[in-house]
Amino acid sequence: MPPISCVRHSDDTRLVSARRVPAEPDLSIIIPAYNEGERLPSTLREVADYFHDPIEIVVVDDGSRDDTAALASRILLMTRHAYAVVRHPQNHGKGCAVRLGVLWARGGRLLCVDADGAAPIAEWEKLRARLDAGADLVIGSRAMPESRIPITQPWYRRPLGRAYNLLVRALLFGGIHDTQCGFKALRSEVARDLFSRQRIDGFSFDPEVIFLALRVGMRVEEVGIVWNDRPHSKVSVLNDSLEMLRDLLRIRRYARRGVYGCDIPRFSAAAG
Ligand SMILES: Nc1nc2c(ncn2[C@@H]2O[C@H](COP(=O)(O)OP(=O)(O)O)[C@@H](O)[C@H]2O)c(=O)[nH]1
Ligand SMILES: [Mg+2]
Repeated sequence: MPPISCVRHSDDTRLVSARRVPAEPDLSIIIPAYNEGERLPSTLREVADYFHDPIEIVVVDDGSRDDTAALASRILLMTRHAYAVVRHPQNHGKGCAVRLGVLWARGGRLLCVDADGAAPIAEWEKLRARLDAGADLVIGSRAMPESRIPITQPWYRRPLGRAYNLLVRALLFGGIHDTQCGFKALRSEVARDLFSRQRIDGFSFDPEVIFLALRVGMRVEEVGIVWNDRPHSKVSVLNDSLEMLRDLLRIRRYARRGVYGCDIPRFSAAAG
């Protein structure tokens, strides 16, 4: 077995604040947040105001050095929703943060969104319609004919995004146009299964989860959404690109070695 670098059920996880409600909420929204003191508050307010009936909101502070967790707690306390703010003292990466949020959440459906609120929360309705129609995993996408991107990513991010998508196609699977958009919905049983298998702590956790879902025959759908790119991205083009590429190769290796604990024929040891 290769070493597993990621923190799984995170011995170092701290619960910062929470409000539990007795019933299982219909929806849990998971927000990974790393140094998001500036961008997270307006996203939290938008989410909290949008839903009339109580939902659950899980903020995972991924070792921020600013006051992300305290701000999130203060805002969520003023809402009518169930919530949890959990925190790793160390930064582990977006994949690790989303995994922790998924394993923490108690809702029947899960929606993972970025802290910057790039996708208006009303776009959830498009994803929900697909879940209701039987999809297991619904990928919000900036690359479908019906996608609308009033504010695009900076010029240098777009070719990198396309190159990454080509690598995903070459190394893992085809048919998905935008694996990286931070707006995805899953049924909770599916999410728990996928995230208890996945291993990547960084940004390549997205193709890893989609890869696993496709390989075990889940119904994966991609739906175009509205997306307004926000400034102050937390992605470092230099550092993160290399790690993302290395992690794509790692996913293949894990699949070949049976680390995921499910049969993935194309990557079995015999197939090399
Ligand atoms: N860069 C980075 N983002 C993280 C990390 N952990 C959680 N995140 C969150 O992952 C999301 C990434 O979104 P963003 O920076 O807007 O990426 P972009 O929209 O692709 O430029 C944000 O919610 C971050 O706060 C981490 O270790 N590094
Ligand atoms: Mg963003």
